[in-house]
Amino acid sequence: MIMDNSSLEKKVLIPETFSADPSANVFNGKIYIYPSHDRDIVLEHNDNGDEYMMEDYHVYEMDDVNTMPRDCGMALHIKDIPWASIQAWAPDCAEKNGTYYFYFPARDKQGMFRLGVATAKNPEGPFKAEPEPIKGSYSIDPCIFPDDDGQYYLTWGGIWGGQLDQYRNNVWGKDNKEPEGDELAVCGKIAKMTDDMLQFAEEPRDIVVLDENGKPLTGKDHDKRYFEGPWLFKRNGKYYFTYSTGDTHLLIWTVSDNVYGPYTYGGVIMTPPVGWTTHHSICEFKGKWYLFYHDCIRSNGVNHHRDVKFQEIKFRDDGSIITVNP
Ligand code: FUB
Repeated sequence: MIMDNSSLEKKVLIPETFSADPSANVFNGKIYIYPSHDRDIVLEHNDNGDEYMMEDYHVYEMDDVNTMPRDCGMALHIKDIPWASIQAWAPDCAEKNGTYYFYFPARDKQGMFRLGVATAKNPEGPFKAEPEPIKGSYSIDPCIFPDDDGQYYLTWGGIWGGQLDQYRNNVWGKDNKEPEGDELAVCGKIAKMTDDMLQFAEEPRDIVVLDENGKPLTGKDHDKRYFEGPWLFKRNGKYYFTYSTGDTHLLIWTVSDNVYGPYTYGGVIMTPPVGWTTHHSICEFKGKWYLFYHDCIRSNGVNHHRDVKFQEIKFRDDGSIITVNP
């Protein structure tokens, strides 16, 4: 279906189902969207995210920003992930040497979130999952970032239901919880990947975000601190680490000269959409930059019935991002 370019922006891209957490990547001159697949079931909303009971993934191919995406079919089902039990949450995908690596989180048989990898020879799958999760992985929302030197980095993490706040220095502790007040905020995580893309090549590190005064963000910075949904990209030699602030429903950008950071808070990419969660990706396509995100307008605010949308975003000459409204 060919439509006027502007008419697809902010429109439901996948009307045949509910979908969320879109990771948009450009492969072979097309945009591939890797979303979570929200199920049309009735569940109560809670702070643990128990209503997000997703169990499979579909991949969507977009020839252009004025062409509705094509459903490429089932890419992976949780029953085919040997180590996983429930909740196949936000995924991402990268290509290396002709193989596509699909990263996803799910709860293991003990109920802890882990990160898994599945591979295919084409961007739409179907993907075959590795028998075990990535060693030493935990929490949710993997984003795989290919740097221009050929190195790949995984960033991830989500607090509350995503369990990241239960860890300190990569170790789980039953008494760990989200820092409050002037305690240092929990950070998103990053690790370089091994050459085969299947394991961490190093101990996961914190992605520290500094405020405008050069001070690390703290627990009280609810409108700036990391919550979930990381997306890392590079533009004009600068790394942008972007994410959701969760309970304040913002998408935030931060910037650094170094992939590991520290990153400095930049501002808001997008003001709160309808619905509790905010989760996005950013990709460059044919010289323009696009923000993929989701909202719950069609379901009248049912938090786990979300719709993937996109709109163009623009940068100022100094590299800052102009805030958009959903
Ligand atoms: O879709 C389930 C979870 O909701 C994601 O993993 C989070 O980022 C939030 O969007």
